Amino acid sequence: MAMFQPEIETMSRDEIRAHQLEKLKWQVKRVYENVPMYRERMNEAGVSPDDIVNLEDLAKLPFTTKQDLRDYYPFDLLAVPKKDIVRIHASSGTTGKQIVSGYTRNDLETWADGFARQLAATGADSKSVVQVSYGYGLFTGGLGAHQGAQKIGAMVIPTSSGNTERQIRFMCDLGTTHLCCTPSYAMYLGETVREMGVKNQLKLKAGIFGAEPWTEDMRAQIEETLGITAYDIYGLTEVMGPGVSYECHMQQGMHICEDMFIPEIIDPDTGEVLPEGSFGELVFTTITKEGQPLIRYRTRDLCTLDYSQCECGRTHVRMKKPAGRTDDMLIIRGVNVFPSQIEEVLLKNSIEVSPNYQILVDRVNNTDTLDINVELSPKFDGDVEKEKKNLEMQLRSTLGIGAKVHLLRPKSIVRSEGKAKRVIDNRNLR
Ligand code: DLL
Repeated sequence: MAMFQPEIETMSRDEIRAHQLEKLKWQVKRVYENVPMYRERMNEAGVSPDDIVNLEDLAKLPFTTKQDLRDYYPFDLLAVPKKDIVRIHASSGTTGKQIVSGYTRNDLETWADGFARQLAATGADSKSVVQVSYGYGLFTGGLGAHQGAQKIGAMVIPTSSGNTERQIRFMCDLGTTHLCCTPSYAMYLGETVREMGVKNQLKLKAGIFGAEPWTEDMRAQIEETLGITAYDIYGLTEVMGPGVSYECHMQQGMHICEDMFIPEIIDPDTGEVLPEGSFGELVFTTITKEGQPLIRYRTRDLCTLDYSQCECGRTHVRMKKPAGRTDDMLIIRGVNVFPSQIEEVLLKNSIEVSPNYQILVDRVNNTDTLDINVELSPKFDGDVEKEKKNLEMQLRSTLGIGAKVHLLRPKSIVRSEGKAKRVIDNRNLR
């Protein structure tokens, strides 16, 4: 299988560790010298750049959080003069104050390498036609995919998201081989391809989907409706953008670009580093980023790391699909509920219901309520009342609490062109 930077993607563990230690020392020294927040925090913790002697010393350094990015907004975490920043992106977060991420010219090159590695892993090369249907703009999806596709010399079609029928006409007319968008938009595109009856005109081979959680059942549906192999890509604005980690054709977790980032898994409650293979919060230290480096950044994404050898030949550690975020967990009547658990139940019943759903949480008479709106599949011809009872029973046994299911007509829930908004929690409004 092709790789974009085989000499980096297949480094031995010893080589990776040696590279990481060298870059970590470099990075800690420069943030200590150039970023007041890091200097103060390290002084408080009683650690100096000289205390970083081996990789395990990373655990001596204080964490960085999203709140820090808000507090030091917009430029107080830069480790370079502002004139060296050539691009700004912002996270799509809807709550709280904005956060931004500043990139130097080298940072953009490094980022393009990350996405290019993903493209090469899907078999893309200079003959490929890459349609970028992630949103362009402050969101990192559009430009991130764009730069990566340019780096491998592919033909890029920068459609951005939206205008779904035109997207599909372009795919047919221009012979798109690789599609980049969110998995929820890929589902919508697949649904529209079916309605337009043009699947046999598509030249698509692979899709690169990320920016939101998606399940294996969703993958199967996308692969079927678009006739492609669907790859999972992960990233976050603060750390870089898409391409922090990416899937190979084994589809067994996403290889983290370990030459750029050191990942750790910590206990989200105590901050303690957990032993290899544990499930916990993913933390990144950016060891090559120049503009706005992050030391031990808490992503709030929950997953495990797998250091075993991947059959694809890549040696970089794989992260399992994030199973949710510490902050998207809902506490409903005292029980922890992850939206992904609900989605899994719905997708297991994909003959009866479609994967279009919304989770509504509210508080009535001091009691939390959980309602789930889900569309019936166009093919459904059974007893609606019976199906509703059936889903409610499955949800109760998965979640440990009851939920009310509302079965709606096909196409009655609005489709997503970017990140899907699945959860509406109205409890804080009252
Ligand atoms: O979503 C960057 C991106 C763009 C990734 C395009 C992949 C493709 P943010 O908007 O800052 O950046 O959101 C980052 O999205 O912390 C995860 O919670 C979630 N996320 C990103 N990729 C995945 C994925 C972009 N493959 C936040 N699976 C992250 C599950 C993901 N969640």
